[in-house]
Amino acid sequence: MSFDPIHFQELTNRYLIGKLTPAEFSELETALRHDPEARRIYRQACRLDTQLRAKAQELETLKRRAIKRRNLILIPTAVAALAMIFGGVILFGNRGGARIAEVSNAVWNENNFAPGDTLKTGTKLDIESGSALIAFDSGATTLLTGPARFQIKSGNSGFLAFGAADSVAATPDSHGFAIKMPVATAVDIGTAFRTRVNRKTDSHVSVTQGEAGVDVGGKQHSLLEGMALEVKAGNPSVIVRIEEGDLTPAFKFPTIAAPSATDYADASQAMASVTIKGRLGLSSQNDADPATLNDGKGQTNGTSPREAFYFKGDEIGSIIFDLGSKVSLSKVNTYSWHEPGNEATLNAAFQSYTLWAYHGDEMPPVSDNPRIDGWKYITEINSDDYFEIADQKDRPRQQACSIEGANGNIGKYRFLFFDVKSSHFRNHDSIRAYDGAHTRFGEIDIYVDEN
Ligand SMILES: [Ca+2]
Repeated sequence: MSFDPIHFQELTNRYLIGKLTPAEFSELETALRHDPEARRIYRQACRLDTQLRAKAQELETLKRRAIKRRNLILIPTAVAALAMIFGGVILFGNRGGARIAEVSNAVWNENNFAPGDTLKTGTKLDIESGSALIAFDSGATTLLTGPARFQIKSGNSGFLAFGAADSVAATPDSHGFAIKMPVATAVDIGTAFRTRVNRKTDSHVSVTQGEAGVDVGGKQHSLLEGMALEVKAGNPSVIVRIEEGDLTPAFKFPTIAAPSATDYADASQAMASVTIKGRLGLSSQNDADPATLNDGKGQTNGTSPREAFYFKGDEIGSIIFDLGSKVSLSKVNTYSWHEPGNEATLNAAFQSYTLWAYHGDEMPPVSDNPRIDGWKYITEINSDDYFEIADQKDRPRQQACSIEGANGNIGKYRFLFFDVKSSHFRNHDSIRAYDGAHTRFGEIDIYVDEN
């Protein structure tokens, strides 16, 4: 049967006012599944529906006033006229939920959802693969990409328990649209943004358009277009930003400061020392000197091994900062830069490490079990995961990672232990280790609260 757009528009209009028979509903559903033009018409109708809701509400108010005045004649006529102007799409329905607008190759773990399905507040969606576009009553939309678990919280908010969701909140009603996550909430300020939650419940927000606010335990953080942050689950939880630099010796980043010569751990301050602990046969590359990590600057170019610190070959290694005494840590910034000379070093700006800390004056052993040895877990950094890098050639070649306490400082510690992982791409086992393929750290800055 060929697709009849006029007939489909009628079906959609009747669906939106809740007047479809089961047979018609099935017809609508089939068209949505199989016909892109049907989906376009449906989306347009939903948008109009949202725009009209505001108008309809005004009219409802007028109607109530009219009832008070016992003048019931004019208002229904006005509603009908408006309905005709806008193609008959009016919804005086439940405002507390959403609908499935579209699905694409969706495989559901529990309940199956199809286009047109109503999602009341509280409805849980568990999508294994493929995607589903959710249209909130407010006009906001969220594209859920599997695997993901999501719950409708209201007509203008949802909870992302796991996975990725891309939201657009562009209608007046959707101002303040919120995606809650386990350790943060992203709130629209007229925007399009992406939210991600991983297995550890780390909660990531990146803004693709406009501006969004991120609420972390009552503290607000503002993100403009192109900016991102990740709230790491933990005790205390920390906020991580990883940004791409301008590929110059100035190390300019969107929000993260350039390498500093005045941070607490800088050699110029004479408060801290940095050492390398060997383990698992570790040896540092001959040219590399850990003193480059707190000399107040990054590299002067992207191919200068003597100005960077990196571990040899495929080994993992440990960088230890001794801050001299227990201090209140406010921020830790790590910088890397490397212009790849060949495939083996594609590319060594990747940052992957676990940060541990210790408060006492006797440093615990550095072994494979930091937690058992008494080290306190702070967070785990993986810049490929942060940037969602699928191909190592897309890695930013100059990176800064900034770790701050989500609510106040990170804690009071004397020792910091960076448990650095191999920078080799996890999905490219065929690329073997070469000397110099490891992350080229240019500087590590450690900031403390002075009071
Ligand atoms: Ca420094």
